Amino acid sequence: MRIFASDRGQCVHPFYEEGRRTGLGLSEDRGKSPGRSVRIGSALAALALLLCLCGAAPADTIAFYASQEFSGGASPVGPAPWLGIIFQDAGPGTVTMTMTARGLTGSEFVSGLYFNLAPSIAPEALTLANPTCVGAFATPTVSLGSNAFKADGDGYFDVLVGFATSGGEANRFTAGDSISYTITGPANLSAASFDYLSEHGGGAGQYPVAWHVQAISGGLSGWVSVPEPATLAMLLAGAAGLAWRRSVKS
Ligand SMILES: [Ca+2]
Repeated sequence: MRIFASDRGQCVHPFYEEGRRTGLGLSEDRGKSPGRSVRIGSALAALALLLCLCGAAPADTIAFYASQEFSGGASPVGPAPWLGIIFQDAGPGTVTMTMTARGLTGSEFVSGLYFNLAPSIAPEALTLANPTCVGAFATPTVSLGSNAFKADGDGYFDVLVGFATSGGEANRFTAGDSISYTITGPANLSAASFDYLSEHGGGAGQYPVAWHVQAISGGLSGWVSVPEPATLAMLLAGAAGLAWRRSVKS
């Protein structure tokens, strides 16, 4: 098992700082040519569009969204999905991982993010670097080890990103917070390398990702993930049944 990035420094997003500086610059320009900030905004939008149009071919992206609680604990109070994680190809052996807590509410916070890696790759060969953050929270701890991290009774995962549990909203990963890592590893590492299920641990099932959410409705907690494959299969079967009945009736 390998653990790094354990310093509990404050995680500050460079774009966030940049945005604040830009905001100051624009307010200083007040009283000069009217509509200047609008023109700057349009130019930025055009540049963003240009970058999108002229960029490299669309990279492979794997995304998971938490919409069910699987441990019999509490579900976050707001509407699902509560959390999302996106893995995106960013060059040979390089993947960008971004996790957001857009669906959490109130004091709810994430204490742990668990995910998996292709069994052919040793988790210890990964490096999670350059954590960049939106919002305020302490820099999390990253732990790596094959099937080394158990999410409730559910199963064993290869990567654990552990967030602060004390210190209030300024330290905790709370509503609206977001974090990105640049993950590097062997040359064959890609976004698809993270599309694997946890090892069975004798619990609710196997999942590609799991989050531990705490301070739900005050002091409750729960484990959330994507819908269980069985649930998805039932939903699909139900939809197919409905379609079949409709075709029989008509
Ligand atoms: Ca926070």
